[in-house]
Amino acid sequence: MTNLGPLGWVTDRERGYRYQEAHPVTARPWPAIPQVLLDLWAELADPQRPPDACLVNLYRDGARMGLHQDRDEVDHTAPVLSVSLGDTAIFRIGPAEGGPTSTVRLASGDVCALAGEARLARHGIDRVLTGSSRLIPGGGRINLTLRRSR
Ligand SMILES: O=C(O)CCC(=O)C(=O)O
Ligand SMILES: [Mn+2]
Repeated sequence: MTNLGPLGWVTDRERGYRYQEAHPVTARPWPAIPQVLLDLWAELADPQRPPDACLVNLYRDGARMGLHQDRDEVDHTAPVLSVSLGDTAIFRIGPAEGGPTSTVRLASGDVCALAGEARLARHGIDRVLTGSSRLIPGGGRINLTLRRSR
């Protein structure tokens, strides 16, 4: 939906998915990543190498995310850290090389780290449990995904 930090994850029909410094419509830089998220990254991911991108996604109206790997970042040793807010999600995760997957609930305030041997795990959002939280005005779930893209 939108991004925070030096680089934003965007897509369009012409050029596909990529990280870029400016908002594709306004051409303005993305807002800074809030300090509380930088602190969380330093504590749980890597204090030496800060994130340069934070994707902000809003899940509403039955939105889901198909099984995928996060592999568009240059250095796959840097973790991917995500914060769930609002409605609980059914998160599916399985090994990078394929095979059985399992699910775990991500509730509001939960933090998920894809790190180490799980860095390239396949993962996605099966569904969001509508009405399970009252945090987000209008309902739904917000996911903040911090990455080191370059
Ligand atoms: O919403 C989530 O918890 C997962 C988000 C995700 O996998 C992604 O943005 O690549
Ligand atoms: Mn992902």
